[in-house]
Amino acid sequence: MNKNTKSIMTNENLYHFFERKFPADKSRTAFELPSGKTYSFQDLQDTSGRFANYLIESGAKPGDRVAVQVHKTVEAVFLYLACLRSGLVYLPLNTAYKSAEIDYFLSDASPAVLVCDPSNRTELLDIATKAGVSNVLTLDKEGQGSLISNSGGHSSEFDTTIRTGEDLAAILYTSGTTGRSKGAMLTHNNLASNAQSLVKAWEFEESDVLLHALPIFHVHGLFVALHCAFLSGNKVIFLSKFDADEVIDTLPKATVFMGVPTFYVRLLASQKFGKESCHNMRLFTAGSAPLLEDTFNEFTARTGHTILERYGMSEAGMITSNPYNGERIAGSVGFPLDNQVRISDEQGNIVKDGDIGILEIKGPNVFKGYWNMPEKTAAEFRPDGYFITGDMIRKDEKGYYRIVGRSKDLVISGGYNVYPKEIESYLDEMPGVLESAVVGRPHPDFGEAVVAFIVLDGENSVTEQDVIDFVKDKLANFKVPKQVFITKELPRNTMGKVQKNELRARAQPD
Ligand code: MCA
Ligand code: AMP
Repeated sequence: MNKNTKSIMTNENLYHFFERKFPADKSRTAFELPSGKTYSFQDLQDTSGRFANYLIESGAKPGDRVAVQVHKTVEAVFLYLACLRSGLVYLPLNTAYKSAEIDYFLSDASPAVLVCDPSNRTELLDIATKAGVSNVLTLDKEGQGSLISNSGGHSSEFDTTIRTGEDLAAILYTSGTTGRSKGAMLTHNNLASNAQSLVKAWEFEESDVLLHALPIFHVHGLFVALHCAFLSGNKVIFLSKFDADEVIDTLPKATVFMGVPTFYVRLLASQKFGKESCHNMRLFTAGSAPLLEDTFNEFTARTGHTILERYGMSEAGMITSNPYNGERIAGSVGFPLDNQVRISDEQGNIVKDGDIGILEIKGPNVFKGYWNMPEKTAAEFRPDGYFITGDMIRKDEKGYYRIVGRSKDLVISGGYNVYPKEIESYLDEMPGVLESAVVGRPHPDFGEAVVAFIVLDGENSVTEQDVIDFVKDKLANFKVPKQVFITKELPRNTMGKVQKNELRARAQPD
């Protein structure tokens, strides 16, 4: 057996898996922009190969992390693919994160490379240097920057690095209940197995055209959407962000669309959205946050299509899905995909059928653990290997899974997760603030919105706006409270624990 044959047989690199599913004719379009500009599968292969050669030749080694905080461009997707190909571990960061948040991620993950927008380079350089990052590169909104110029002269031929399925492909930071973000370590096999399940469950075909409007720094836009397209050799119409008008105008060219519930709320708010825009569509999926029954029903009435709601998390990709063929039920997240699930109480005892409990999962999609946090990892797995999701679930009489709440103190706003503890710890540091409590309240556009209750330290003149400005300076915009209530004291139970339910009731919009 020659060396090449051996590597083809043993390589479990996710890129290698994708490559085998790309269309035979590489001149076919992989990405199309609203401007009409296209990128073929050959472009994808060449540019990711060039980036991979450059990254490795400039000193990064397989297993090193590459932190990326850039706008959504096709070049950023090629960078992701280059990391996979070269065995580097991709670490995407929300573009809304501020320096203090980036500081934490870089010092925790100690990446070898940081790729950022040129406008942030100066601000991030010190932080990166302190964290030991040896190469700070730029990539802008137009897909230009030092990543492109530095890699320019490198070969586009690159032999995809051999990886086992257990090697890391990506680290995704997910906020933690303690306020400290945790880096979920995802392997090549985690991502490959989940992508395969979705392609099968949602019946992707090479002829599909995916309209992509999600950000590409989270599971939904990066893994769920793009992996389905790569594994099916689809064309992706790539929008730089969600804009309802642009989506409505482009939908007639697409067959599949994926969104967070806010996307659907915004589409329905437009008078021009209706059956005509959807005549080519075969599938709309929703997830990342609960889809309201009203939105589900109104969508069907307006378009004749039934949204397929699915459920997942950074640590496991997609866990359950409503059926592609079969009844999709409003308020339910369907049935387990290719993972084992069980519903247990806090102590880990399996609850009776129909009772509410915490969902526990086990399977090839479940992550390897939290980066640098062996104790936290151990605490979130049962001794028999089941991961405790923290989501409260009930299996209904028809066998559909329904999310009824969360055992974790979490707010999901427009599909972004916000852990109150993180905001509270910033607010508690604010001069003039004695203590704070953050809760979510219903929001017509974002599903839930963050609001804060503040107790002032003595006779202080801190205003609501001061509090908002203070947070805005330090944290990503989606974490900034939409409203601040200055209150005399926080309600507590006899154990001294803040009663968030009472605050949620007080925070209800009029
Ligand atoms: C923007 N703002 C927000 C949010 N987004 N506030 C709360 N929640 C948000 N999600 C702020 C802006 O900074 C601005 O504040 C004000 O709200 C209005 O901004 P707007 O222009 O309306 O926002 P936008 O730029 O249109 O963004 C809204 C959005 C975006 C398109 C819904 O948030 C989005 O793309 N969300 C998708 C998130 C996602 O992909 N989640 C998947 C996670 P100001 O006026 O003060 O500046 S993956 C996951 O959860 C799991 C694994 C899963 O199951 O998929
Ligand atoms: P993340 O931290 O981004 O991985 O978010 C994962 C969390 O989003 C899950 O643990 C759920 O609480 C929530 N989530 C994802 N999909 C849904 C859905 N369809 N309905 C309700 N919650 C969801």
